[in-house]
Amino acid sequence: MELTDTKETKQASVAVDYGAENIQVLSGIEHVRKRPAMYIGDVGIRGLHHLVYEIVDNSVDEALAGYNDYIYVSINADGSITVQDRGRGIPVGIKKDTGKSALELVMTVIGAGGKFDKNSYKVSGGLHGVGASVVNALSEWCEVEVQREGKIFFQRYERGIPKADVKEIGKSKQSGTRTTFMPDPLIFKNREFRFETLAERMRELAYLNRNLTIIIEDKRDGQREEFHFKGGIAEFVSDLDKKANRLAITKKLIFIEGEKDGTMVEIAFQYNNSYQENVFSYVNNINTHEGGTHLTGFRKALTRTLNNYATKNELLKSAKNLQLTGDDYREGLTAVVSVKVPEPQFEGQTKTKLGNSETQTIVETMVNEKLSEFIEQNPGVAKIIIEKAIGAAQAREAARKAKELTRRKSALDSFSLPGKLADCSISDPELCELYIVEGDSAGGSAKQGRDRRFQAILPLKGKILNVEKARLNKMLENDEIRTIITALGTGIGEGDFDTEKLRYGKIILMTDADVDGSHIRTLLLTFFFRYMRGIVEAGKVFIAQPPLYLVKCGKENVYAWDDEERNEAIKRFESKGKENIVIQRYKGLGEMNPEQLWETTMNPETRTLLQVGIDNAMEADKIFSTLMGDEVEPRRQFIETHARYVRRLDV
Ligand code: 0RA
Repeated sequence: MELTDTKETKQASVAVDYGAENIQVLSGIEHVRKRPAMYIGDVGIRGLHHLVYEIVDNSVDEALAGYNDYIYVSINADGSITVQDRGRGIPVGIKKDTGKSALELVMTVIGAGGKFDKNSYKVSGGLHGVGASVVNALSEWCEVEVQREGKIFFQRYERGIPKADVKEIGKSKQSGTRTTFMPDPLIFKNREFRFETLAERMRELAYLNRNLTIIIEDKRDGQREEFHFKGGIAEFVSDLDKKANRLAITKKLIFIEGEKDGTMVEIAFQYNNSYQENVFSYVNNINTHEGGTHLTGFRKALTRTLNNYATKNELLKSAKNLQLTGDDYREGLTAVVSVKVPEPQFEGQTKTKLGNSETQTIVETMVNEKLSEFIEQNPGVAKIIIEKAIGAAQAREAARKAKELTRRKSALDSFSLPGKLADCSISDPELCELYIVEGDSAGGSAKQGRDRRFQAILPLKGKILNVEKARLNKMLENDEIRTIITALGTGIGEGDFDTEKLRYGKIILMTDADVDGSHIRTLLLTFFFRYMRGIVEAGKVFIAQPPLYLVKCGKENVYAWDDEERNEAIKRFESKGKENIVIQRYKGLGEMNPEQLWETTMNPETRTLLQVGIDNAMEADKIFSTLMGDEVEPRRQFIETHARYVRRLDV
């Protein structure tokens, strides 16, 4: 919205005179520097990486226009970033009305972008699609080199302002654009780029644009990755399954592709032996976390086409009188839906939901037609998919019966809370916290140590069921799972689960700092991720951080959360000339008495909580299925690096 404002005033100023243009440029840059978050989301680590995506997006656009097939990204030794492509090169000619080079305008006029090439098919765009000028304004310095018309052109900027006119600095037979920028320390407190973060996005872009080769290099330590996927999103789908150890149940992956009224559609999907749905959707290379019309179109067409085929070919006999629903057809489905829409409308809380109604029609019609064709030609594949859906429907029916039965016995009913739950006395959910605690003994300490006005304790005995390997009906047979559902009050499953009914503002997982504890925590997180994703997305799930050590000297107690803190505590005592320092390593929560547990882990004034969020659903899916799937080796490796993963979820 603010961007539109700027553009309008800019056009007005162009008509006024040459000087006004300069003033406009300066005020645009000033505004970006004053309100960076408005342009790039935030000035934290996320916004920092967003700078790179903005620049890369321009090169992706050039690829989509059909002029580029190569992008090279490097994190340089000095911490700056270089992005190079082999496109046509940013135009450098002088624009009549301003007397300035087009390159300079692209780099300095906020909102100018590549707009002056009206015929280009610009579909890509980052969070806000703000372009090179914003990155330039937020950089301590920035240099652009354009290869074009047999020559090399160059311009340098500092904090968005050109140091000199565009200059010819050499000859070249190739064409392309190279941008190098150093994020401004006055804007970004932390300027450390993470190779992994950038590489993940480059990998994703390479899957989504199958003609592209993207190379990313880290000059700080020599890491390098090269991404090129001939199969595009089809390869994306099979790699997602491979990484998560899901096995395909049909020989063929289904790929649908087409174009209508300027909208390009690409869909790839495959059924696997899991019970989860893993559908990732993209609009103009942006992950639409909240879905939207493109996804709705796909889902509707999938259900309708498969249902029609099943009915026509009398494949539903074993389903008895059960109606197959969309959910049934999405059990064990991994899919990538990618559309390129000329003028996308983004809606939703995080602006990641596509709103264009014409896109739904385009996708739905295309999938109806092409999927029908595919299954007519591949009846074997169709049969497997429909049998899988019948299995899902039967399990859904069993779950419904189980829920009804347990509801009658009041087990899932929040009016009769489980006996193990020590509830709090305040009833306003926003103020209340539920500690889910590993083991009865730690549960006992937590009950005694808590502030019973707003803290509730639910002790769990041993391990909960691995939800990654079971359907909902099986899970509802598990006592621990039922107890959690009841305590939370949200209900579960299609039509029942409701985040609004959550009885607590914070759900805090408190497990031992050992392998078992981390396993239990992961089981719980998997359960929340798969069946109560709403509460994770709402940021209601936290992980308690009990200390690892108690360093004791006389009457003085110092807690330490890692080895470094422990050593510091010891040093401090020693420097005071104290002796008889006792170090206790906590093996479990149960070793802490109620007061200690309160002081270190439960008191809101002194504790640290890790908030669990889903920054990247794709990554989370991979992590959970690797962790909880059948393969033992990846799970073992994972548990060892688990602490890192939690911190990452917290980003
Ligand atoms: C506007 C027009 C033309 C190319 C570009 C922008 C362009 C911008 C970037 C930014 C990074 N790489 C880029 N590559 C191209 C086309 C002008 C023509 O007709 O040659």
